[in-house]
Amino acid sequence: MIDFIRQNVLSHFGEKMDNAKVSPLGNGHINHTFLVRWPAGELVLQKINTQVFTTPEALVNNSDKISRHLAGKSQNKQYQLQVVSPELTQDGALSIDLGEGGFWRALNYLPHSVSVDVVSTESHAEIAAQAFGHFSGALSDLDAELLEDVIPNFHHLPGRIELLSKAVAQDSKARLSECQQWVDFVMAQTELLQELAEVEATLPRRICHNDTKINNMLFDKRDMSSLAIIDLDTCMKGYLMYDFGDMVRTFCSPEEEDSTTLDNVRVRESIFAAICKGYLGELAPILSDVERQSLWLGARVICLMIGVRFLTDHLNGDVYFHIHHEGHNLERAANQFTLYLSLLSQQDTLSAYLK
Ligand code: GN1
Ligand code: MG
Repeated sequence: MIDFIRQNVLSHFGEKMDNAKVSPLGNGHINHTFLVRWPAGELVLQKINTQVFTTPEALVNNSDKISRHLAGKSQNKQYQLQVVSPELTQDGALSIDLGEGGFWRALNYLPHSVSVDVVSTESHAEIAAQAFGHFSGALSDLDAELLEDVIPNFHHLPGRIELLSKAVAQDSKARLSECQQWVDFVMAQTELLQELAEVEATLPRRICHNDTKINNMLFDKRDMSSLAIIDLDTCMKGYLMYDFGDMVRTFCSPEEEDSTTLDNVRVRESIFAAICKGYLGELAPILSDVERQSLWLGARVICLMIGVRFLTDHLNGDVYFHIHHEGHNLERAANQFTLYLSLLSQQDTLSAYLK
């Protein structure tokens, strides 16, 4: 793909790109991301996965609106983090549509940044949770109706379970027998669905990040303070409980989301407590009572839901999430279900931090 980029994409950013170096960046599961460096500068280039983001223009327009809002706040010091903004093409466009050659867009690169995939200290968890809270707080006065739903029903557990049922019925890759136990496990979680239906009906929809993984918060590598919130692809209306939930999911385990060392996959209480401290410290003034009470539910739903999504993709033959080897999505699913079980087993202790 790097040759393709050199030949067809870089020229849209001007002649300065003639001697640019292009290298893969990050480890997202959906888009392809590259760092482009030339003697006088650098930028982040992305090929948007248009099977997942079927209206990529909506994605770039949403992130442009968010960047502008945050940049405005940052000028009068109401937003303290750095802002990821679009790098326009020579013609002033937000994106380049090359048809079969893909849909591309560029963003500014943030120097001194570093991401982590596993949280090692309570302090990092608190800093990152505070940053995500600060981000949501800064967007709380942007009209949510201005953003398009880039993926409708993105965080919708009943819909995700329905897709799992379809995949089970088709069993197109004859993989069901090896994961039947996990399918049965998911189908038994009816109480959670009941609780979700009751709570959801009472919650306000706000602009959410919707992918608050630990590696979507960049640290400043000079002092490990928070630098920026990145990956605005799925920013749209939603429930804040899921932003909280994705932090719990990705900060609390001492193992990565695809680790097969399941004995060690668990929710670390001290990290959970640090998330609550950092997130509520920023957002408490904005959260309504029902939203605050929903956070524990959001954590459980998000862990189960991503497990369901990985399992579904395994059954469908790995058509959604990029994989690195056969069985990768099933490994991810088993890991996330294990984490979900760890959450349930600590219900009383953990939920007390949210009171
Ligand atoms: C995907 O590609 P990435 O890493 O930003 C997925 C998220 C999942 C995540 C699991 C659009 O995010 O919903 O939580 O993988 N994004 C989309 O790691 O489906
Ligand atoms: Mg993402």
